Amino acid sequence: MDILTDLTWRGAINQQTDADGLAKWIEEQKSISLYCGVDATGDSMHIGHLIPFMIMKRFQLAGHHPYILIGGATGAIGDPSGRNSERTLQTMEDVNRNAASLTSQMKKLFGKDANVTMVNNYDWLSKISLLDFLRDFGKNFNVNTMLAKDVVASRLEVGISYTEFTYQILQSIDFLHLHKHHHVSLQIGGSDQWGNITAGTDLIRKVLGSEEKVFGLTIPLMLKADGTKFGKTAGGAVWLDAEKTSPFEFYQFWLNQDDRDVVKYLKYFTFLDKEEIDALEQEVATQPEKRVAQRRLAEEVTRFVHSDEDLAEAQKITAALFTGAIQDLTASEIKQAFGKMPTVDITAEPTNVVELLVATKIEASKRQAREDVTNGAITINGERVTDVAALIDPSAHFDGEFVVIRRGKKKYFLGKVQ
Ligand code: 383
Repeated sequence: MDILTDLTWRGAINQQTDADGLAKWIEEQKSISLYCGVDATGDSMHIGHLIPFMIMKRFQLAGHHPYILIGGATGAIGDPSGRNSERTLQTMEDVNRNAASLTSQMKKLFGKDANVTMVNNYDWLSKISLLDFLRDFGKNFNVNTMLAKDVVASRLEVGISYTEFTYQILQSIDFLHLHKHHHVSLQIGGSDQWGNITAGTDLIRKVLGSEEKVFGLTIPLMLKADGTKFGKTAGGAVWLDAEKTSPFEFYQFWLNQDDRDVVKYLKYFTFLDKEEIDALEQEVATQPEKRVAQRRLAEEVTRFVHSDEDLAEAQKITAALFTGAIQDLTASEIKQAFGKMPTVDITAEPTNVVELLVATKIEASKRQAREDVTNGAITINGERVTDVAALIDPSAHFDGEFVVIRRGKKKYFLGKVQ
């Protein structure tokens, strides 16, 4: 399947500036250069970013050359797209730090294979003088056209600063720069980027001539069957950075997807081909309770974003939580599994179970604690404790760092030794 047919089958194309033209151009050229940008407004990407960058990767695997643009200059300005209020400016120090983190994250996703180039728009945008900006670029932009872009039009009521209004010109200069110096002929992005992308193709045609081969393609907004926002959990966004979202939480996120969404996600977030995805779709239809598709999705995405080792660890933790046999987990696995659960401080000394439950406020009174222990409602480090005289020794497991306390079937607490 050629790349555009594959993307169409995956449901990954929203708008195109010239669908027939791009198909013809790719066929003629065999290999094209394309780009997608991310602004240095945060220090990690989240799974919303993964969609366009996995499409870049699909182009790369099909023999094309991706340019990954880190917005070290545009990140200092702030894209008004998709926002209904003015952004607060970041310090240049923050922007630079974010740009460095994003670059290493991108290298992890793309670096193993050759045939990819990382660029930072600070390298050219910071060199344009104010007079050159106005004479060489500003003159090609019609304020009426700029005001008509959805992003700007929707902000006119609340107001938009001159700084953010100018953003589309900066992104257009990038496209022109990459086209002139690196023969980049296609820019892709989420549907929020349509205005900026078409501003770029317009600029290139004005500067270099109307016959210039440049194209834009956007990806549809990800929608969930239950109408809630994609990529958000109770704990916030699902980050690619393992420090913000552990590989275990990441794995769990994909494992818990709805049957109605899982096939769509397999198409968007994995490199499995049509045959494999069709077979998984059959599984969802015939034996949904087995969750074969969800497991495969979780495996593929965790391996791509993290590693084989992180995946194995996430699977190990998942299995241990399922059976309750958590003693075999390491201290770092315990942290991944229970880090987001309520934590309580405990002392290093062996403590009576009833006293421990009261001191940590897991139980409101000694009487309640004794009752729960006797009834078998308390599990410590995966083992049920029914003796009210039992001593809990934190040094027994998990490098003496943690004690995992469970009350009832599901309520977990992570005791951290102080
Ligand atoms: C900057 C300079 C360019 C080309 C693109 C940019 C960044 C762009 C932007 N992108 C978003 C971001 O940075 O704001 N103006 O977070 C997101 N992208 C991609 C995709 C998406 C967009 O990085 O829809 C989601 O991930 O386009 O919101 O020359």
